[in-house]
Amino acid sequence: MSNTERTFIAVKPDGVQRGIYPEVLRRFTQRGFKLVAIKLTLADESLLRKHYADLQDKPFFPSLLSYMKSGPVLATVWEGKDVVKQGRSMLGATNPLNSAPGTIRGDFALDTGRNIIHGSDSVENAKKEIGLWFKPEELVESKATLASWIY
Ligand code: RTP
Repeated sequence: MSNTERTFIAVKPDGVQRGIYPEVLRRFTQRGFKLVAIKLTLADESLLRKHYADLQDKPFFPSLLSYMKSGPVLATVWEGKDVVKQGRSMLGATNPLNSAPGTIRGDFALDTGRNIIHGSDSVENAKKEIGLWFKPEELVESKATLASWIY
């Protein structure tokens, strides 16, 4: 059983300013995922342009950039079984109108343009995003040997 899949989860500036980040950390930890990197950071434009490269032609791109630059982002990396897909389902739909209650957006957000959290949508994109936001030495490797059923 391989539990070494990783995802990139970022609490966006509104999620930090509104104090929702402890709830995000609590939910991922108690679901059984392992925190392997965390930092509070101001994202600069060049990082955000790389992170959201696939959205650069969208009409909302300029407002997305200014939203993401409006305050600190809590950047995190989580490891565990199926963490990319589980993370996306814990976040809820992009538009909070469609986010189920019980999801992070479904419980704490109302606007697509202020949807408090980002999560990688594939293992491949997770690798890319982790590499953009973190240096390799910022990722903490746990050497602890745990039973395979302890997530
Ligand atoms: P994220 O990357 O933040 O996890 O969001 P996502 O995959 O669920 O959604 P995506 O389509 O990649 O959009 C990225 C972020 O852009 C903002 N957005 N605004 N119509 C709009 O105004 C609009 N559409 C998207 C959201 O903050 C979304 O999370």
